[in-house]
Amino acid sequence: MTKYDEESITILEGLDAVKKRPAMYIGSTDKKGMHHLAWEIIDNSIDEIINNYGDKVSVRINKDGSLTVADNGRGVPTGKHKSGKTTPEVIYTMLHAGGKFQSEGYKVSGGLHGVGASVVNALSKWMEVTIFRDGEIHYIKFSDGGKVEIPLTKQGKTNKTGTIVTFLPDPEVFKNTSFSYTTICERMQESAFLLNNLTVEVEDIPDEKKNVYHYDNGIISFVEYINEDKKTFHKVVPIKGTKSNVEVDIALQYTDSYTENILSFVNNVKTVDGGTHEIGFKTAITKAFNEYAKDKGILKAKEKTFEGSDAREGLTAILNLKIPENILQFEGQTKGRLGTPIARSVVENITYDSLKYYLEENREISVSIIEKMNKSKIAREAARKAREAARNGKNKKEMRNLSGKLTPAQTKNAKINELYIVEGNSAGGTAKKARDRKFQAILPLRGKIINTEKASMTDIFKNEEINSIIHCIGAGYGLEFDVKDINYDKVIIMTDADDDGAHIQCLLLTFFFRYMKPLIEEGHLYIAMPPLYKVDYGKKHEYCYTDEELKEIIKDKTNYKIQRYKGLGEMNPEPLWTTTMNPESRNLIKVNIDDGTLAEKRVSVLMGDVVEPRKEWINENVEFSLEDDYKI
Ligand code: 28F
Repeated sequence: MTKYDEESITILEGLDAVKKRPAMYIGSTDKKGMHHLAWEIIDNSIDEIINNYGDKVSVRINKDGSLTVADNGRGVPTGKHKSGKTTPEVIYTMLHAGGKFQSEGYKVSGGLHGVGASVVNALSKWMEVTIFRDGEIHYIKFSDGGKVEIPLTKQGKTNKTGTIVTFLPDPEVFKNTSFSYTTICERMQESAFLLNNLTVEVEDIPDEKKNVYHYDNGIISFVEYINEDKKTFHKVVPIKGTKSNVEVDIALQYTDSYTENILSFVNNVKTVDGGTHEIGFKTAITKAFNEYAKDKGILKAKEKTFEGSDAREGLTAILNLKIPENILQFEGQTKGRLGTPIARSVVENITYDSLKYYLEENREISVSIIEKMNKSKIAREAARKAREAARNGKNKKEMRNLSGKLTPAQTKNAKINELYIVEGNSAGGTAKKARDRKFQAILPLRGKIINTEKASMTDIFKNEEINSIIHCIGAGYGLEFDVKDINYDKVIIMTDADDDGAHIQCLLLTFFFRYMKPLIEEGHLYIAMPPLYKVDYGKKHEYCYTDEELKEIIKDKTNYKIQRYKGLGEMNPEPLWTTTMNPESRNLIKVNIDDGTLAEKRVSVLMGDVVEPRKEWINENVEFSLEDDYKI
């Protein structure tokens, strides 16, 4: 293990570069970018825990909007640096000045991708650091992006060790500087799942909220958490092993849902784009189930074997690997994919051996999992046949009445065309009159579409509405969905602003999330925002999209008339065009998937058929505020 000391810091450059181009260091200065400041400081705490110093991290959102992070690690070294400055001053005011970048053994979590706490300081109005070390309490304060306001001073005695950092993001750099309690909780909970010796505390002082996370069972609890609102067939299966210095820790469980949910981590950093470890895992799963199914005669000799997608239907799995620094390779634009070649065979062998043994030892569970796999194989083959038929134009009649309801755009330009999916025939009629027929197509939906989360694959694709949506978008669905084939640049959900409309919106979002996820990921899915009110005063009128706007508009008026739009059907074509369809004047909410784990859970909680968690989740999480991006 490297002896950390003051010598191991290399001085590169001051913080001016960061202030000039913040996005270069944290990706953006929107809400997401601002949270990177939190992740940076939190990762430094987590690093201490990973290196087995300390076991507690706490995060607190303060009344003044600043964030406090604390750990009970060793405490940042406080000695003199060769530059003559104190070590904390160097660490917090010089870029990449962290010895953490050269650590031996397992790479620290944030260290690999982190940009160091100095960047956080550069982008903060002020930052305070309190260090408990060598029996003393040390304190240093910076302001205006890293200038020392109070140099390192001793403030008293202590028998504790650890580091506390409080900082306030600079409002000049970040237009929205409020930390999201939910976002911080999700990330800290994930860290607690990955490090079963860690206790994490998150507190929101102004909103008086507090959560504590600690999971002795680590990723087994993680899988249970993700699946808590789904029906499962068996207890979580733990798979562990080490080969060629690669430590593998996997937990998996099959559920009655139709999607797969595999999350993978390497040295506690999430590999969002998968990589060699996931490839090895998937290969082993398919191989183990096919061999077992053949051995037991569930798959007849002449029958085709399960494809990967069949074997992973309904599967939730967490892969947590520890790979030594010297063979660790990340790939891809955002370094989100593991490249280390040996990881593939190591994960494949350990998974295959453990799963084979498990299947042999748990016959009835194995058979029930495989029977469900078989059903999904049959449904997939049917869907493929249907697509082929659609492609080579068979059963024209069937196709015609599928798009029968569609009022197409005049031009066929997938780069600009828009498909409005409208709730109800009356609104559909108004939208047909209101639209710009050159590039806007209208697909009215008759009443409620089915709840695709609860329904099985087969009855989903029997449903008329779902079929016509699939047919109009023209890019297939599920694992066959190919976003390059979509017929529209924008698919816009336009429903009434009432509960029914909200429910249909939810059903459509669930369907698109489950069966056309790339449509969302590539930014093609939107929600139209019809006005809630029309305010007439004198000869003039204005439209309001939220209650706040209404209050704003009428607060300085004496005589005015307010019309509450109950539904799109009540609007005339002209105002519907101006307020909701004209690209020059409308408001559109782009749907995006904020966090894989959460979105997966959120959809299953809201639309799954286990009632309890849904009520609790809605009470806990749903603020009906208008966000500029609609997150699911
Ligand atoms: C609230 C945020 O930042 N905790 C940290 C440590 C501990 C050490 C360290 C950090 C050595 C010289 C590079 C202590 N003793 N929480 C935190 N805890 N950094 S950050 O060292 C930094 C390296 O500069 C530490 C012995 N070795 C390392």
